[in-house]
Amino acid sequence: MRILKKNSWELPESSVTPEIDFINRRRFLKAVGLGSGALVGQSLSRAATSGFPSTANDAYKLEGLEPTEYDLIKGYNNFYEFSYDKGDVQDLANKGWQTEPWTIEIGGHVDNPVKLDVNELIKKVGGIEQRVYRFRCVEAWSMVIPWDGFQLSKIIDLVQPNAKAKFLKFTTFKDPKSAPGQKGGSIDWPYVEGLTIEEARNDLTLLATGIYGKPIPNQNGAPIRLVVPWKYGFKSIKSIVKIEFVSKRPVNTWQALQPREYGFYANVNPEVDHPRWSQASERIIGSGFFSKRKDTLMFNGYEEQVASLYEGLDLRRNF
Ligand SMILES: Nc1nc2c(c(=O)[nH]1)N[C@H]1C(S)=C(S)[C@@H](COP(=O)(O)O)O[C@H]1N2
Ligand SMILES: [Mo]
Repeated sequence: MRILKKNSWELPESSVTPEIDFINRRRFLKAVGLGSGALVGQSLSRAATSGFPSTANDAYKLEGLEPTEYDLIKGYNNFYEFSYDKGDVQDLANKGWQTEPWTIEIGGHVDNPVKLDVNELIKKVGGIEQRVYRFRCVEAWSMVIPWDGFQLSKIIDLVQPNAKAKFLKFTTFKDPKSAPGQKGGSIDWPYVEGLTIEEARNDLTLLATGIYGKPIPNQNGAPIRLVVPWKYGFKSIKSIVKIEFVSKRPVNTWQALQPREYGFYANVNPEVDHPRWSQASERIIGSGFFSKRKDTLMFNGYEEQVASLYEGLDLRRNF
């Protein structure tokens, strides 16, 4: 049996042995409360309750795709601020970490910078809606998630970037007292991410404040996180405290960690493999012990909406 290394981001899900898969399954049964009962009755985070109940935006349904079970979405998480172990995140992120109230600061090369509470921000942008998106992690697993939130473009309208603003840089909170993963490890905290301003303006790019019509659980990135459905999951940065409009391309956390393996763009692409595993197919989370796989789609199925953003770009070099 292979030993699961502590730096589990280095292990593709697709290469783990059935033994390890079994351990993972036990972990998430425990995490969703079926194994130990420890978390039964745990209350939802109260973060960013503004805007609920939300209404579905029918332009963003996925015909024929069943959303992943709620318990799996909130029990199988990558959130390295808390743990490298997907099944432990839910527990650790609900042990006193406060996600309400939460201030977010939006500035940089803009005419109207703001610094305000997330609930106030939700009101300013006109509330939230529900959209169902595919979600594909670089580790070659996937889910289908009903998010609640609002288009990032509404923030752009609000703060009015000037001509110097070419990229957006996003920053997660830093609080090692509440987030034990931030006490060490290889990551230079806080976690940061970036988008081009054109990517940020795309209709698909969402700031999520909920899942399944309820405020987003701590472990999924409360109270506000990015969702960029045509990119690998690590671009969808959680628990944002700052958005800066900048002129230079930010170096995102995973790129800083392993520049040969993770780039700035991180567009889902079945034709460009990770140096250590194939990206041609993905494991469907929730499809049983011997999980089903399916072929990965170009831009995660959003080619029509986003391919024009990358015209003329060599996607093999700009991975
Ligand atoms: N701040 C922060 N954001 C993050 C991460 C993280 O470790 N820290 N992990 C990323 C990765 S690798 C994935 S796959 C998704 C997982 O989101 P989920 O737990 O809601 O499924 O969050 C992304 N955003
Ligand atoms: Mo990921």
